[in-house]
Amino acid sequence: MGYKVVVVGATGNVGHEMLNILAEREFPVDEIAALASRKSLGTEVSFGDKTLKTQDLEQFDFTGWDIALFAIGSDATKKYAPKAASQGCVVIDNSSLYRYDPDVPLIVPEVNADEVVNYTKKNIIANPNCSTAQMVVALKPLHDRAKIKRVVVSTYQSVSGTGKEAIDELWNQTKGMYVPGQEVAPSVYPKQIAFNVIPHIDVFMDSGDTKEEWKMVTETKKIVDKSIKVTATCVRVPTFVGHAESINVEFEEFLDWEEATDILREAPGIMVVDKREAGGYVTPVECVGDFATFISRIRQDVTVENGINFWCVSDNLRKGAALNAVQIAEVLGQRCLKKG
Ligand code: 11C
Repeated sequence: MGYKVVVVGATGNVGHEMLNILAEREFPVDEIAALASRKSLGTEVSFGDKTLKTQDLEQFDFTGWDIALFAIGSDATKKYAPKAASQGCVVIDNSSLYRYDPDVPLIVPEVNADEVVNYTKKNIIANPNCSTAQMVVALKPLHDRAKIKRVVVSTYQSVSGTGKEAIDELWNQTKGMYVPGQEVAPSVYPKQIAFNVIPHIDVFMDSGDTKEEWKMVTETKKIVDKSIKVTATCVRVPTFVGHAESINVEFEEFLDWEEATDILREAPGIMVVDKREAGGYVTPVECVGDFATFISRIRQDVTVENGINFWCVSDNLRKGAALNAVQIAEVLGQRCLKKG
């Protein structure tokens, strides 16, 4: 006995990972539907050893389905998530549309699983931005011990965060650099991404911050503690999958780096790899396909009274999106829904 599960946006990078992770984690599925927009209709997708034919999102009736994992843009989510929710199906949404709605819980299960029960107001639960998800998994256990005052984070985000076209742009631009006459001009990004880094993710806001930076600030407050001050600089780098973050944390109380290491080693969802020698840390290519958020380079920041620095790496399509959504579904199933 299990649940009737819908994956909306099944042909995209995140939808594809949702199907993989549901199968890998043996989520109790009685029936599964893979939905896509008209243009990808009939495309086949894998679910474990099964092949599913995608169905038309526009025509789909969510009545009788238990959980819908949404991995489509905010505009389409606005149209279809309320429909699914009103037809009695709980929506777990990966877009940013509902994240800041006070009637919608924003969940990272390692941090605030207890808030899942608050899904009932709208029948919707929001999944955070990828760069926030991995950071809060690391911040929460440290905050519980020494109360965080301020976080300064700089990100190194892979192109898969933007989508398939960006993966193609990095690949083709990189190849094109070696072939005279086949140079690829920037199209997805405003500047060349191959062999370059771009300090700009999402749109610019009046403050001068980008929306991605604003999301890290606002979502951390909603998920962990509204008193935590966060300042972020988000940067796109020429890696395909895996976001990295350099995180500086200032605490109310003194926290020794060795104790911080022990706390992080014990924390759910975290793998500490920190040997203080060449190669004794994790880089984005090593985290791809993994469930963990990897922490390395833990050290004291002696320039402030109570400071710690560390390096945080995670698969942005997994912990940053699909895995977190499936973990939410697991909590929802365990605590709130009856199996069919
Ligand atoms: C990126 N973090 O790497 C973004 C992708 O709000 O869910 C996810 C955007 C979001 O470009």
